[in-house]
Amino acid sequence: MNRASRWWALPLLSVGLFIGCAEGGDEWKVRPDPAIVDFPVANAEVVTQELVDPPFLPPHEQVASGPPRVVNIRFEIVEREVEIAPGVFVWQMAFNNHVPGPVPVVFQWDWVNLTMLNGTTDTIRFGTTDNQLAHNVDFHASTGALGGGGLTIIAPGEEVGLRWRAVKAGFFVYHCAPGGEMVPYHVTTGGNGAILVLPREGLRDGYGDPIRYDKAFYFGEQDYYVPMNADGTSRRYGNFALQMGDMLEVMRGLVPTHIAFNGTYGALTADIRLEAEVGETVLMLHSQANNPSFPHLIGGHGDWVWPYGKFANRPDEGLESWDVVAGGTAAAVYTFEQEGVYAYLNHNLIKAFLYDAKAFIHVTGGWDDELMTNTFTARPIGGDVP
Ligand SMILES: [Cu+2]
Repeated sequence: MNRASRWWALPLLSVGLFIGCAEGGDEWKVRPDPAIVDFPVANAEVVTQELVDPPFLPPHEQVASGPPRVVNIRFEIVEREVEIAPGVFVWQMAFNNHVPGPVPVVFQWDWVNLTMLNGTTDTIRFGTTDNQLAHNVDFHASTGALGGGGLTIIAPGEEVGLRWRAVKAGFFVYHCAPGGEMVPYHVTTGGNGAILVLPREGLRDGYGDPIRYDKAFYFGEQDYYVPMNADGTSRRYGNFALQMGDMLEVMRGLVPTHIAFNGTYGALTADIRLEAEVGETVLMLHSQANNPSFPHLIGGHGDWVWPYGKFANRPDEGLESWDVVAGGTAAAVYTFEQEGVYAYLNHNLIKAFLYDAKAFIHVTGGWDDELMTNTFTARPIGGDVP
């Protein structure tokens, strides 16, 4: 039996202990298990996670089935021009050719082992041109060296490796942060995403009972500061670097010209159809790397909402709207009870409807009259009330 496999039974035992004492008051909290915290990286199993484009997450377990692991992930940074709204073109900084960047999923106390490229190994697949500027990554979930930003700065054509331990459980922003005015420039052109760090024992509700979700959707909210022409189209530039001066001038006004979920207008209302069934529990993950947001699910609720998207905190129950702080996240679960189209949006409704900070979730599976029904349908005023 090798050293790693001898540790295998410990977390399973620990999960039993956690659930047994997880009731009421401060006992909701889970004490860190020294056998997990002190587990040496040299003994950790190494696995590779293939990242996928948001709003989806890679396949993952919701409860850790073994000791902490080293999870290999790969970021390829692409500078690319994208039409984010009709006639509006932005040179984006895109982790893995997508805005927002992909969502790695690990457990608390795992190690994230990143290989990051300034550029791609497969330019044909990505259809990109050569990158112009240096990039790096700051993981809010990590500890030290500017969140890794100090150890990952790379010029176009370079790659770098960074391993860090996921010491906090929650949904955490990551973003490019190459220094000075480059920081907001890279973040507001799309250079951000978020990582999901699950508690090893899985998510728990306010009673301490396990929560298991059927689906998870990631709503990455992006504010843009686009130099516009008088006719409603944007100015165009030859590359990411040439766009910067004019864009910084728009940014100084602090008023976004465009706000989108998943990078482009219509991404989650028309281009991608999000679906769920009545009875399914959906984990709704939201990040905004540069501004606050106020998630709301029209027609539903946050059954359980973790303050600041951090799972070491007892979740709040039955919320109508909740908070995303700038450079932060939200995490909420909802179990759908009625069919219909639900809008998940920023309840700054100007940002939702005059801009595009919204998504639709199409829910099928039946209607419960006990929860809601027309007592009479629209008619001229003056009829009898049944
Ligand atoms: Cu960058």
